[in-house]
Amino acid sequence: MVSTAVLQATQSDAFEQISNDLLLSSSLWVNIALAGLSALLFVYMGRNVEGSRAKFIWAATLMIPLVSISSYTGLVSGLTVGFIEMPAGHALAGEEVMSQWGRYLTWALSTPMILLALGLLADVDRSDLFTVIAADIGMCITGLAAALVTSSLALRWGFYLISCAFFVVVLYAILFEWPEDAAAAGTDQIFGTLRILTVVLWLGYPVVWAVGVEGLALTTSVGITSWAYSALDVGAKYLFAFLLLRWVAANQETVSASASTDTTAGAAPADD
Ligand code: RET
Repeated sequence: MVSTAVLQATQSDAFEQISNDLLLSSSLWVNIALAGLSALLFVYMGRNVEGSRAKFIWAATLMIPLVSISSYTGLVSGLTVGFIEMPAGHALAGEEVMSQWGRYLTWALSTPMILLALGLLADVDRSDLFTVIAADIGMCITGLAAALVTSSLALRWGFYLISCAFFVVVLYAILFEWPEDAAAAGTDQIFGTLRILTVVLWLGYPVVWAVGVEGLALTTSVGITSWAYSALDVGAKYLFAFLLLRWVAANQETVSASASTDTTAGAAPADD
């Protein structure tokens, strides 16, 4: 009973604090609105998509804004934010800082969808896809740990570095391995565009963590830190998904032509 009361008090405190901070609440509401519009648009854009691989890409792409709506609603309600007392040595040591830990948690659902869509587009093999998605989930969960550790500053950065190591695996695959697969699948042009967009924007996230309230606290504003993540999200999720889906809808023959990841493809080639 006691712990429930504490949880509720913290949640409504957070809700109130967010509602009273225009900078912070706008960074969340803008994304809820854009994610909602994107989801509707993507359903419409995918209405004529045929073929197992194209539909698979479409389903993964549609999940991106759907996870985003859930994520941002969790943040705006105060459910997935908490007050973290920063350890000794941190710029805000001893202060209770609002942590949007729900972001890191829900990235563990949204980023695999982005990589799944990208991997299916490049027609990479399943073991590659699994490895990269597993590393990506590792990156998000250790990023969550980095944000939540309150006992030691060194261990916060320790988790940050572990997360970066997982991130290197993801970057390596996108930059050096998947382009070859995409060329073989005939999707290299759009893959090249999405690769640049993804690599550039994804690199922004660890930078925001490092300079934001949870890291070096070069800015002590939760609103500014939140806006930085929200702005990156607009490009890395909605713009990414829009460009991908527009291309898939217009190039369905190319997508159906190579079918190594097609769920119906077994050891024998398909006879159609
Ligand atoms: C953290 C901090 C620890 C080190 C690293 C990070 C990387 C995060 C990334 C997030 C990408 C998120 C996206 C979300 C879309 O929904 C966790 C910030 C390396 C790359 C694209």
